Amino acid sequence: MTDQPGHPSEERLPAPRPPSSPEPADRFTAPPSAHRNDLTPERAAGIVRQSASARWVGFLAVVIVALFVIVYYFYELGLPGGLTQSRLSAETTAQQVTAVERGYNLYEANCAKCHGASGEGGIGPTLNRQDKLFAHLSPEYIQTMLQVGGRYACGNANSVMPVWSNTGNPPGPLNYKQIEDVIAFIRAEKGTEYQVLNPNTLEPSTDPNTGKSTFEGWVDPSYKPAPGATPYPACWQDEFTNATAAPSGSPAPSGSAPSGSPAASGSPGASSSPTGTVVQVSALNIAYEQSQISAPAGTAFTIHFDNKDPGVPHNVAIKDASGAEVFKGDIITGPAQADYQVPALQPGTYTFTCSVHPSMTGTLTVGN
Ligand code: HEC
Ligand SMILES: [Cu+2]
Repeated sequence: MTDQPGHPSEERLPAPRPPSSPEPADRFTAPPSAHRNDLTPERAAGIVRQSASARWVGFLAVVIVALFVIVYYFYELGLPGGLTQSRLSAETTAQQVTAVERGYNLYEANCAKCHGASGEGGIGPTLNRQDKLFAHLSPEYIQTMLQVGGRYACGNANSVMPVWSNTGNPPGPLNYKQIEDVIAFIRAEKGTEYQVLNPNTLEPSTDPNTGKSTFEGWVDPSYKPAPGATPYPACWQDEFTNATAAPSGSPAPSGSAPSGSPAASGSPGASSSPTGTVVQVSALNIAYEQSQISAPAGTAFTIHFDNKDPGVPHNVAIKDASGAEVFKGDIITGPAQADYQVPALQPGTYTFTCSVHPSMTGTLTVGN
């Protein structure tokens, strides 16, 4: 290539460059000093020590991670042989305990006035008996009971037991969580001690009614019904109306039965009309209107019983001083009346009570 001076439309070409020399072959290699391999023994020993330490660090790191996994495994799932609970079941237990303790307060505040402070019964039926708790009072049953109200038990539309659930009709005072807690309390197991909590602060406290700071559940986990025993009836009233459920050995004839009961007092045909002295007993608002009645000794007499409580079953049963039942009248659901033929009694002081509502009592004095 040569210049062409003087040419108007001269085309400029790149200036010639000196021919480039070939690249040095060792351009990308390390300087010779780097290739020296003359480690001093100290330096070599240092490198060995360093890598030994590095292996230790690595080993210990693996050990720590492995230990953590093992410890965490047992922390989460519990030590073998039941030494400790798994975290999940410990948490479940803790939550169950809180539910039972809150349920206790809810029960005492809302249910105790009718079912008794420890479920022994009163206006409402007994709740704490093992034969009932075994199958009859299942969580589902109690839940429905609180949702629907007392009529769920026996179909009694006038039942005094209200609806408790706030999703019921009409809505009651308890929300779903409180209902769960009450059920947890009723189903809590015997033998476990629970702490009484102050209903407002949830601090441990003592129950002003019982004076105790702990309580136990009702359900005996080892209870088994007697073999061949009939299961608890679906409607609790059947327990009282069923003749076979009456305690055997008591001479109690069925009181008002017009069918002529084989009463020990004789005169079986006279049951349609009152015999002898007629004693008036009436019941209103789950209580007898008489606290004292008296009857002659040594002769059969009649109790004219007037149940004024609409939809509530009552009767009159007579117990002697030892608590043995000497007479049990048929249960009638009010408003209704019945004439009970009571056999001759020895002079003395007796208690008359309602088989359905043990809290209903009065004194019967038999004398001349
Ligand atoms: C005003 C009194 C009263 C109160 C308060 C009351 N109940 Fe009742 N309860 C009754 C009566 C009465 C029955 C029987 C129902 C019927 O047949 O009429 C009953 C029945 C029951 C039953 C069924 C019992 C059985 O043997 O089948 C359960 C369970 C029950 N109540 C739980 C509770 C709970 C839990 C509370 C508290 C939230 C409560 N009750 C509050 C009066 C009451
Ligand atoms: Cu009664």
